[in-house]
Amino acid sequence: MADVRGLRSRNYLDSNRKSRVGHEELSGVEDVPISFNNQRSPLARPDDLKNKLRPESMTLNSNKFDTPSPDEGIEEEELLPEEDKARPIQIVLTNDEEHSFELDAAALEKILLQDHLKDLNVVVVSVAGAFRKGKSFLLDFMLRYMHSQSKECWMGGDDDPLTGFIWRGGCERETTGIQVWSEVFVVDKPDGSKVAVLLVDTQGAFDSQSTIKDCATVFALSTMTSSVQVYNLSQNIQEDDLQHLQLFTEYGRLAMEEIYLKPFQSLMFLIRDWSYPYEHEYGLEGGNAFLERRLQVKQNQHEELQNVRKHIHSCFSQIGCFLLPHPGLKVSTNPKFDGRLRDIDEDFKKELANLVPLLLAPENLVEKEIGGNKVTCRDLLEYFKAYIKIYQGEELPHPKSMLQATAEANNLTAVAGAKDMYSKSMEQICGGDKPYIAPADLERCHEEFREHSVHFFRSVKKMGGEEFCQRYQNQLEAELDETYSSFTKHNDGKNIFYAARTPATLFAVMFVTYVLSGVTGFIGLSTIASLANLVMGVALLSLCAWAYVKYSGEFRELGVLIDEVAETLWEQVLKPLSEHYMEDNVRQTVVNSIKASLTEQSSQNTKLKPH
Ligand SMILES: Nc1nc2c(ncn2[C@@H]2O[C@H](COP(=O)(O)OP(=O)(O)OP(=O)(O)O)[C@@H](O)[C@H]2O)c(=O)[nH]1
Ligand SMILES: [Mg+2]
Repeated sequence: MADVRGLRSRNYLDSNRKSRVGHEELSGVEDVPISFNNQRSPLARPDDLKNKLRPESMTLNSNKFDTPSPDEGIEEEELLPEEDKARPIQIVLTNDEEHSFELDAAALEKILLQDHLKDLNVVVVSVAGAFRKGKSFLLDFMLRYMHSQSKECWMGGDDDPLTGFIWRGGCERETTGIQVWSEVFVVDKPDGSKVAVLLVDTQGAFDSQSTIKDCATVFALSTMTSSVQVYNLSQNIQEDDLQHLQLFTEYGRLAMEEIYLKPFQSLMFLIRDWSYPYEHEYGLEGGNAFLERRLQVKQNQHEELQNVRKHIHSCFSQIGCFLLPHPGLKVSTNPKFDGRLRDIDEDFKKELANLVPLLLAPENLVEKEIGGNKVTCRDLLEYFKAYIKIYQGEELPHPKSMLQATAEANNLTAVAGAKDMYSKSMEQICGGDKPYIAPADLERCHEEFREHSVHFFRSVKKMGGEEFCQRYQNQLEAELDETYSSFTKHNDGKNIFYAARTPATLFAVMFVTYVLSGVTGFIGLSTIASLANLVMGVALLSLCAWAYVKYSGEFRELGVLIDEVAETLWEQVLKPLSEHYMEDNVRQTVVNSIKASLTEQSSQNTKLKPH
């Protein structure tokens, strides 16, 4: 393993040596003012491909593009301080334990806010997809293209190791978070405008350390911020590739504040190791024909398949597909392979020579747009900051694995069914049109229906296992108890005495204060009498207001307040008094009846006694 890792293309500076010479002032930026005869054409139009790729169709500004000798480049590179050397910069950092993301805003600012860049429209080309599928490797060829001064031999020498974004063999993931190349390339487009080209490498999806949410976040962020998203796939387009694309883009769409008709720009399906050239030939034309078949929405297709396809079409303004052959066994299996062209199959190189200019030739560059407006480097920084904040927050739903999402859906449906069953049974007993039922009877019914409902929940077939289902059963039981308490309240409301509690209390208050004011007024305690009158007035007003609220249904908060005050009075004063009084009365009655019976017994005894 150690020597495999040792083969990492650490010396990513090599490829920059040539490019440096063209600079006049700022390091970290390269000016590539190439003008093409052709007009800019959309990404996915195969007709334009042949023209684009013909080297003679390019008119090079030879003054600016003299290829420097390697020695010149090396000298210049060696003079640069370490931090100024072009390299991949981690702009989105991942936290593997907390599964969270953080933006290195300072690093991104340093790249995007350079004076000569910040106001240029930006072109962002990003490569995303499953891990270990050659994304960084491909990006390094893109770097070579951007660095190259003469487009005809941009791929470099046969024995040059491939450097730039870090790539390597082996089965463990390499790239994490989101990385950008520190050099932003300034390119002259055929219409004379200058654009800034940013290359973005992303963490591979579905590695063993990332959750679906992590994968979705990286994919969504890179799709939202790029103008061309290369969806890197291996061998074929499988249905699950489309489903994941749907999930990830939906996660991206959710985070965008405004809903645009087509939220994202260009999507390029890139199928690596394409093995069926006899059905669809390598390249864009074959790829588009293949993609058209795969993304076709047919009448007799299952709704699920149709939805995935419709969703993908609705998300991107341009969609294309490129079929790339296998690069040869040395590339995929030789641990000593360092990216040199000599070890790569001819077919692969030939198609790569078509693919990279298709994405990066000046006339093909797609400027980043959001909501129809072109985005500058400065804007892009702000978008990055805003989007990452949304993914750091809690307001977005969490994308889940297929099993977990299905298990949750199963359980929630079963909970809803069981609850519905309980509610319907309770409605039969104490629904709106049913008369008041004794609380004890209601409780008995509740116990019975609750048991049936839980039994129903358990009998429904659900995914997720026992422990998972138990969580939902607990949730169901809690919800049933809550529903029961609202049924109880509703039932209590039907009790005429319960409903009359507030007016009865207010009447009692009025009666007591009336008597009090009469007595105290009679004996000359006029202050107390006035106070009692005042309370009586307030009680009377409250009673009128309460009656109005009950009749009209308006000012319900006032009604609730009066009910609460009356309830407190009832509970704290009247009820204890009445209970006390009743108790006394009952006690008295019992004592009297016992006394009476005793007297009766003794008189009978006296009568029966023989004289
Ligand atoms: N089969 C095959 N292997 C490739 C291809 N391109 C590159 N590779 C090899 O794939 C391996 C992984 O390359 P990387 O560029 O590091 O892959 P990655 O997708 O960036 O991987 P992560 O950063 O871990 O997500 C290397 O050994 C490459 O030589 C390709 O088209 N087909
Ligand atoms: Mg990588």
